[in-house]
Amino acid sequence: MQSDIAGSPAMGEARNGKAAYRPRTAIIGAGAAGMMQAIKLREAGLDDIVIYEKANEVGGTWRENRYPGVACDVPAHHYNYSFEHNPGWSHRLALGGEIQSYMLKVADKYDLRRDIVFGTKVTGCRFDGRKWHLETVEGHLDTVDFLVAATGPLHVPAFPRIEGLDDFEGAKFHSAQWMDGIDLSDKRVGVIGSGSTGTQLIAALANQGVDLTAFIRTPQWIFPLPNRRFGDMERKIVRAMPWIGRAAGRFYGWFFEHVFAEAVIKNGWQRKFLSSMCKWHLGRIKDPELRRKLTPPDEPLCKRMVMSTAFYPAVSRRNVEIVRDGIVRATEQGIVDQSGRLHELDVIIFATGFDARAYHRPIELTNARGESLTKVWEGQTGAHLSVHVPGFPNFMLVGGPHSPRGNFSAIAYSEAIVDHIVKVIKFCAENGYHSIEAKPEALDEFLQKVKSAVPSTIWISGCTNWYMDENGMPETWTGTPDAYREILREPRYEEFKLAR
Ligand code: N01
Repeated sequence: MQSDIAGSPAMGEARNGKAAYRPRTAIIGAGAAGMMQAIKLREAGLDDIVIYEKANEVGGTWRENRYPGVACDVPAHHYNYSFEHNPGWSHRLALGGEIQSYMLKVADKYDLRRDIVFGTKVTGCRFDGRKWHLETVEGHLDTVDFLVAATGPLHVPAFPRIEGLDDFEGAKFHSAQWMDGIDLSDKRVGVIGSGSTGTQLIAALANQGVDLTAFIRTPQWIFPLPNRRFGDMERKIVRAMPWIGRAAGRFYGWFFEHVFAEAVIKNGWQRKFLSSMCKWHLGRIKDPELRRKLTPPDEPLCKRMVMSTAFYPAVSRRNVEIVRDGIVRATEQGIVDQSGRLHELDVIIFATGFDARAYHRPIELTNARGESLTKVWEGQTGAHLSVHVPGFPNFMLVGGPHSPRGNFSAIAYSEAIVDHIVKVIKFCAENGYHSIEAKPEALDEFLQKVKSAVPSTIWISGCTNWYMDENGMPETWTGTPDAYREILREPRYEEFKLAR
């Protein structure tokens, strides 16, 4: 029986005599979001859960990204679970390994491993009208009521298409697939890309004295946020009085979620302030030729802002060459640029980012009509509130299309999504609804809301970045994270088709 309801029935009561039930939920991915989803579902008493994780450890991004210099570009005290503040961070911008240790501690403290199936790559999920069936290449894996993709929006590495790359005789790998144990000290290393990853990697290798060629197609604006190491005494004080760390987290939360977010979405003092800071920072490069090479062609904030005070001094070192002439092809020996020059290399590292529309992929998701989500999203991705896809009942995403992608703590805004998902599942379980599906008109309205904010954003100034599509539609939320939290806070069940 299907019903379009207006308003929500009282929680905890089964309607029309239909019994409440105990739903089974599968979460895909044991990264920061998947772990949080499991913790919150358990807390709500929805403890028939399982997390499928392709790797053999938790941590997602922080397990995979092990390149030199890897760090979070959001201040650490703002990059924790709200319920697990870490007063012990060593740097303002926590280093990758330290965040991974935090993830491991949280997994242990909440005994998450008992619900995680490691080393299991889900390849397909099929809805039969009532339940989701999960598959691996070996065959059927599980049958669940609800399916949550906590696969992360940036998990599939993007590689550049460069003619002749297969002929290159040296080592080559993506920043997110670091070749553990490789010694770069006596190698000629080329790094392609200078986004948040490339900037951290280039600065770290440069400071290690590596013979480095940085191929920079488009320089980015860099906000001068120093990654200060906290002193021993300072850390002791914050450990003894954790409220200090929490207060710092709240300050950074305000700064990033308001100053940065509002600078992107409206032309106010925030934009002027951040722009002038970036321009001042660039102006500190003494060598005019290097400054010219590193001057971005677009406005600050067009791309997701890079945070660093280490990059400019690092690339001013004699062991670093910046190449702005585009890459034409690769050969056995290295990379040839537009000027015809061959840069001889032993190693090429791709800091070329990720497929920003991979979401659930490479998992093949199929609904009861046999339609694949990958196909449905071919023209335009879309999920109501970034979470629910019309036509795909009982499936929800954390970090789906049009969730915030700016300079914010992904942990902080994911918590709002995770809480929303808990409410939805609890509502269905308590009211005997076995199927919940966003109405297409609810998604249209959501996308309209996202789109209508675009004319006042920086993106109309002629930007290109990894989260805009060819039609100028951003793949990201176009309001503040607070506004996003607000639309998620109380699910509006009239926007869904519910069935028992
Ligand atoms: O990737 P990017 P990223 N030839 O897509 C260049 C998160 N992150 O991994 O601008 C030459 O930003 C490309 O050049 P262009 C964070 O959300 C978080 O750096 O396209 N160059 C660009 O310079 C971030 O935003 C942390 O011209 C090519 C670079 O590669 C997101 O990951 C730390 C090329 C790609 O930059 C992605 O950042 C690090 C080609 N064919 C990353 N193709 C945290 O601290 C691409 N490029 C949380």
